[in-house]
Amino acid sequence: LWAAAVFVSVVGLATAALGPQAGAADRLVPAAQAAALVEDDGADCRVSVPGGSASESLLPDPFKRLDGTRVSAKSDWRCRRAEIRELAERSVYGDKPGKPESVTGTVSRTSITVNVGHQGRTASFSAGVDLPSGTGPFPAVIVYGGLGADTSTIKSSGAAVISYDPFSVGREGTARNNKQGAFYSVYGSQSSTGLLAAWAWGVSRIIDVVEQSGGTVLRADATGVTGCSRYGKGAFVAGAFDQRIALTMPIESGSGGVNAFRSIARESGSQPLSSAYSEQPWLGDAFGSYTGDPSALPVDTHQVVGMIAPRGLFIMDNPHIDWLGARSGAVAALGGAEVYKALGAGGNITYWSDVQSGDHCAVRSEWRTPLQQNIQKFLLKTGSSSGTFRIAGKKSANLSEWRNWQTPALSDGGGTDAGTSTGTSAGTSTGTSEG
Ligand code: MCU
Repeated sequence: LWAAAVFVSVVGLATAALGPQAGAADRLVPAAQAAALVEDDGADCRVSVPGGSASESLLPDPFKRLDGTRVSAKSDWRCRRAEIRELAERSVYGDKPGKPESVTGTVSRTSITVNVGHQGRTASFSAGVDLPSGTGPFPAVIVYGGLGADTSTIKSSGAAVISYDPFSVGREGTARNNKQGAFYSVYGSQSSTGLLAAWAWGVSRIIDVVEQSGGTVLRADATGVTGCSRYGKGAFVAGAFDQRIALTMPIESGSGGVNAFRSIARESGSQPLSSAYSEQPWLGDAFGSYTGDPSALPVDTHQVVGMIAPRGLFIMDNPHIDWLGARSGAVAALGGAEVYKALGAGGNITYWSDVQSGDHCAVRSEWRTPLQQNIQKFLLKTGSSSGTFRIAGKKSANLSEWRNWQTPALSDGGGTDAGTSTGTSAGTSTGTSEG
């Protein structure tokens, strides 16, 4: 099995962005820190994906590396995350490329323009800007699609709203072999990357432009992302794949969003995997092989939650519409929260489905205070509220039914991270394969 391992060498984007003086220690993300300085701080990790993976009906152990060993230190999470990222790209979302050769654009008080160029192909898109009162530079929340997000609370909390039309980057309603939008103009209409990863790439390019703008209107180190329903799926994936995003807030994201795939398959009434795969090309083309049997997936969305850890995450779910599969959302949040806890950041995740109204994507009074608190803590960096789990009784979930692993007590010191040369012993574990 291990002879068939494929070595993936990822472009050293993080290192390049930090400059030559940056060493591994600079790329570690302390639990208390809201966001990283780079899109992907594990870009230099060596990820070796085995040729086959075992079938698992429960949530895979997020702490178990591809070589069979378990992470033992908080600093190990950086390269374990890189493994999860690679598996999620390959089996769920498709590839999300890093920063293109050229990204230029402008930030004004009313709009952002983005121009990209890569290997002779170019594309442009723009987004709206709506500033709160007061003097900037302001933190900002990128709002996908303008559905369900409480933009008035976002602004009154002191953050700007960036209105992002994801369809300009990846259109809906196209066949999988003829995808359209700025992403596909650059990477090809036959790209196997699904819309969610394409939209996430667009968010990353907006952040690139904000970074390059000099920070007079918007702060690049205080970006949030949100959206409801299909846009909630998008917000979740954007937050997972760009560590510059300090606060991720998916709303009622359903199948293809936060909901654990293995749990969806067992939650009656929730949108089936085959439907989420075929309704729109949201997920990558490769996901088509797993819709009948998610136990073959090498990852599940609790690990995508773990990709966001320890950054701010506020998951909102609606328990009143079975199609939205809120029980599977809770399963993923509870499983992913174990990664937050292991990193010493259990207070950075909130899951909230205990709400009254049944309307899909309604602006809800229950979420107003936690929304303010999350913006204060992760974007304004003034608050210190602790995250909470408020799971609706009718869509309760029991993590112990979904795992056969326990959460390790991770040390603060040097770990057994294959991507760095800390040299700590890996103990007696020999990394035997389960394949
Ligand atoms: C929950 O998000 C989706 C859902 O997956 C679809 O089946 C349905 O058609 O649309 C929802 C949505 O985006 O509503 C706005």
